[in-house]
Amino acid sequence: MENNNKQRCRTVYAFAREMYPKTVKHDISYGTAGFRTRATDLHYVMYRMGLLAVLRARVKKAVIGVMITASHNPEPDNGVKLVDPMGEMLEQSWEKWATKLANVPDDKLESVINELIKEYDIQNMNDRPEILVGKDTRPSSPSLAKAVIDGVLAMGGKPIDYGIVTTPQLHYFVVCKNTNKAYGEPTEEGYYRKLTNAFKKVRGDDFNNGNYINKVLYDGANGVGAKKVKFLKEGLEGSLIIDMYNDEIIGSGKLNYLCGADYVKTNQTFPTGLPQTPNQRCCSVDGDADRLMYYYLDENEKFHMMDGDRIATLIAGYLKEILENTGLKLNLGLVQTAYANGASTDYITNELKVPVACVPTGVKWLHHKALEYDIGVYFEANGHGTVVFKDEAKRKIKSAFQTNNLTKTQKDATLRLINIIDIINETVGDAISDMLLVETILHAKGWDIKQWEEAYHDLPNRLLKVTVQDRTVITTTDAERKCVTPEGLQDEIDKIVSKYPKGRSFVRPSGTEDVVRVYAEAATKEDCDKLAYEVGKKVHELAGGTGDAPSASK
Ligand code: G16
Repeated sequence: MENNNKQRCRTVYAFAREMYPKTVKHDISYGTAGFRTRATDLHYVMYRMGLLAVLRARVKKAVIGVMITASHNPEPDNGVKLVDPMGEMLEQSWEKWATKLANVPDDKLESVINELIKEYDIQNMNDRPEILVGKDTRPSSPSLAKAVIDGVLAMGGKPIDYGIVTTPQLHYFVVCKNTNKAYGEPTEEGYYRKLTNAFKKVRGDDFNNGNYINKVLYDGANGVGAKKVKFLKEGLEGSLIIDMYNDEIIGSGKLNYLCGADYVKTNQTFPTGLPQTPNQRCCSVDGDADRLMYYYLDENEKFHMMDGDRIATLIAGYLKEILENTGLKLNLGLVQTAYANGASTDYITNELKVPVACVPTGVKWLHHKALEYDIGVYFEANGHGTVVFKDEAKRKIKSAFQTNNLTKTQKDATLRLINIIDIINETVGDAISDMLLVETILHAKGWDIKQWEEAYHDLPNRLLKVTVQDRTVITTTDAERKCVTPEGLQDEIDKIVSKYPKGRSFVRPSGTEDVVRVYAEAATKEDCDKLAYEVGKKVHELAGGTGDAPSASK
């Protein structure tokens, strides 16, 4: 055993030195969604993440996923995130190993790997755990995927290359494999079949209903979300008409450019490439299709956005209604982050009367919190989210359907719920499955997009990015709603906020871009903009800003 380990390690280090030497001096850290930086700086990181994935799989005795994507970032960036056995983001205690492994010099790689092997007492270095590898459409992704695969092979794992897939598809495959297909077939066909079959069952033969018309304009962000919807459309068999735009895929340089969910949300504007038909329901996904944003232009060309908060409230409200009809006693909760619009939180608490929790940014936090409820809905305002059901809750729903003592209303609602569970990709936020769920709910209610919007009125809000020398000087607490350092910054923010009716603002370092993010909301658009710029300037002043301070004139 000892000899085998030594031999394996020699291959690992020889490969590291010769093929994937560490080329970057500065440290990087495993952030909100893994490592993300310029693609040219990532080959050695990818190789090392291939090594780490195998060690993680040996410890967990399960299949692990590695996704190569920089999601909403510009096309020249890339990134990597590891997917844990039940589709969760990599466990936090392993993020520090990922960071350590990525930053250690080549000649110390051996000692870090030995340290990890010792800490987790990994005895058998001869088994060949499967590592599922997926990538987005970035031109840099194939060579980075090769580096991951080389790392997996060097460490003795068995790479399974899924090629170009969405991030949520890869999460889905990992869960299918680790549940011996109980969650579904670990193939793309299996994924489309599960989603579209459930969608068609719920929709029935009447594709339209009331004010709902079964057509949506879809912005594929010139990425994998465009490529994959083509297959989905076949499975939908006309039950939903998806008119696709922004589907130039590999190497066009247009990934996320003036389009995609992040562009729409951040700029609160209509993307390029879509026809501007008044009151037409439109949606955008991001570069790896895990975020979704709905929107429309009204008769006066005014832009209206239905972001993650609206999607969450639509879903939570509908699930609450169905649950009441089933007569089942299951608790339903909703999880948001500090970015959630204050009006949405009021609506959820006071109108829907669904308990709501606030956690820090990052799906890993939301997902875990949502698992505390029988049915947990979680969404970030940026459109990233899903619904999770406890296994026990799913068992209850299924066994209720088998009993003979349900009324017709209860039986219909229970069947509907069973099918809705299959439309949802519970493993992680999935723009494609979320779109099918939104369309299902709007169809059931007979609503057009304006009726959906009527539920509550968003407070005007604004996102800004501030560049600073070192964004880690900003630390936060209270689910990122309060800033701890630099000293004095929070007091200044409090003073500024107090000038604006319904004002709220917070700042936090991004985990995916080298910037500090500023969020602001207030009673009027004018106040909201002023608030955002005042806070942005303070960050620039007190947190080592570089370049020009934020200003409304730019
Ligand atoms: C990732 C995370 C999200 C997070 C977003 C922005 O999204 O998965 O949970 O909200 O980054 O994070 P930050 O503000 O820290 O940059 P994606 O879609 O880019 O993978």
